[in-house]
Amino acid sequence: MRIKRIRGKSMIDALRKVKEELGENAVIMDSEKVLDNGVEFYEVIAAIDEPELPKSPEPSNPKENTGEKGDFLPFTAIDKKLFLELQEIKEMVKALSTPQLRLKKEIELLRLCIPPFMVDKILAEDKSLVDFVNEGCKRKGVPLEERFRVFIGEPGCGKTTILFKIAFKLKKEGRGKVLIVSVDNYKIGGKEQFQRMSQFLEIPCLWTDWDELINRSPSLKEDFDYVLVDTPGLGKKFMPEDLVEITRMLRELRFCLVVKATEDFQHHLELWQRIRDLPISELALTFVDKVKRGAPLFWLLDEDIPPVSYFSTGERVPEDLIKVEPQDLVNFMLRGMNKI
Ligand SMILES: Nc1nc2c(ncn2[C@@H]2O[C@H](COP(=O)(O)OP(=O)(O)OP(=O)(O)O)[C@@H](O)[C@H]2O)c(=O)[nH]1
Ligand SMILES: [Mg+2]
Repeated sequence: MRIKRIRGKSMIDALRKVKEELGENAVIMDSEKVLDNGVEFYEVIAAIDEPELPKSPEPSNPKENTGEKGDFLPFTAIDKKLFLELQEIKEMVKALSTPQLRLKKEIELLRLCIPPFMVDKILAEDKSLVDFVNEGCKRKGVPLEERFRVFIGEPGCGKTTILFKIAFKLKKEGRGKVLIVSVDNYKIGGKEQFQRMSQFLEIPCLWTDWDELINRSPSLKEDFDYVLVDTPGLGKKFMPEDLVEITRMLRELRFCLVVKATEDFQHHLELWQRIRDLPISELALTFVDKVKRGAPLFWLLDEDIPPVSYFSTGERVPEDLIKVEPQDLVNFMLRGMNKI
């Protein structure tokens, strides 16, 4: 075991030097910031397990060693004591370096801005980041194209825009008759905008309220293959609690939670806690065009969160839409991480 104290201008610089001097297998035993003559350094104590020396003869049997040329000299009592102490130190260093290695990996993952609760999962699974993402996306899979879908989400997250894009895609692919419905009666000028867009895309639309939608839902389901419902943004006027009531009346509907990819994950998780008992079968991710790094979006891989169905990649309707396959999600998660 060789132990060295190595300094660098930054932690990364120090770790690079450790790699150069002691090689890939070096383990970090300790690290700290030090001040030397007014200059700040990062100091790392690293160790490397060097190849074992040829085995010495049994210390308890000194008589067998004749002292002739080529023979080993007998182990003295001090040698034996030193040998045992070294063994002990080696074990201690090993035990100490395991948490150090874990800490180093944890810091690296946190620096990538992966949410801390997902960092814990990556460390617990003890996998490379790429394997973790690949397996997570594969496990999540892709959701079904639900027939009666209600788009919910926070104000301005892109619900109306993505709903039109998906409706147009279904129509263009000849998946059957598509109807777009809006129950967003709060928005000034919303009705005109909704109707104009429906005319432009040549998709029938219905401007209504929840009561009428609930009453007409049996006939709508008979007349149309896909019904996509737009809602006001979740907030003070339209609360998650209202959705519980609607679900009770319309048991077959499924929710598509529209999520703005540029928002902080804490924000999404807080909302998720309030709506997690609703039948939310999918997540549609918007503003994907604005995302530079996928790491903060790792929360999407949590097993609690529904799979992602669509990416909205810009403002253009109907063009900026991607139907998500597991590989699209992998590429998105690893976006901006090509250096790892
Ligand atoms: N860059 C970008 N802009 C988007 C995207 N999706 C929507 N937008 C823009 O974001 C703004 C809000 O989009 P809307 O679809 O009206 O959002 P909303 O959730 O329906 O809003 P409310 O009904 O007010 O709650 C519009 O200007 C859209 O053009 C996207 O994926 N990328
Ligand atoms: Mg809207």
